[in-house]
Amino acid sequence: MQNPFIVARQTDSDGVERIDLRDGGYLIWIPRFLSVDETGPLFRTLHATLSWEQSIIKIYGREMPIPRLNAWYGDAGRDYRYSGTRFRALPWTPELQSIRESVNQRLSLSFNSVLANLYRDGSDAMGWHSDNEPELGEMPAIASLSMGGGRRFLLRPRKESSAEHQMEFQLDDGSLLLMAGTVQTHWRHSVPRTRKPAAARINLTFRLII
Ligand SMILES: O=C(O)CCC(=O)C(=O)O
Repeated sequence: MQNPFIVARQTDSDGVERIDLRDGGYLIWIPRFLSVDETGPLFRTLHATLSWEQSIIKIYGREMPIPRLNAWYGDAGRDYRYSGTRFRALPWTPELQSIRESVNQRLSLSFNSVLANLYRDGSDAMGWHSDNEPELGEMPAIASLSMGGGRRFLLRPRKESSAEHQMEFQLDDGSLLLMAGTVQTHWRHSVPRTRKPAAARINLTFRLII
């Protein structure tokens, strides 16, 4: 049965899909934005050279390590704060800068920062959340590029948590997913843990800090 929150769904001849949502959000799904020839070397360089950190976040007043490593890069001064942690923007590395240019060009957007996430194995994960911090402004566009081991990515409306309303993407190596319009207002997303063998994965979520 079609998800009642989806109002239109179109796939072009390159396999790029646009999904329009009932409440003013939309998604652009590009399953093969980068080829395996591109992601292999990029993955190895990013894995070896980014300043991966184990961040601690505060949830209901308790401090805990988040189950993945991350690193924040961006234009000077584009710092980011979430769940009580402040990330200072590190200067773009040549690889991140080049990926940013390709993503900006492909989506006709002007991202100025990126949160890099490293999921070391299937026990690293991301809980349900929206990317709705004030520095992202209203209706932020977020572009999520995945490299390495594929993982499930779930989206569900804030007000409806039944399976019928959930959307799922398999974020495989080289895929790019844009969430835009009101997606961050009305939807949450997550990358659940898995017990299946999961190779390390790097995810880059490009953002515009205003
Ligand atoms: O790893 C992913 O695909 C999602 C990352 C994410 O949700 C985030 O960084 O806010």
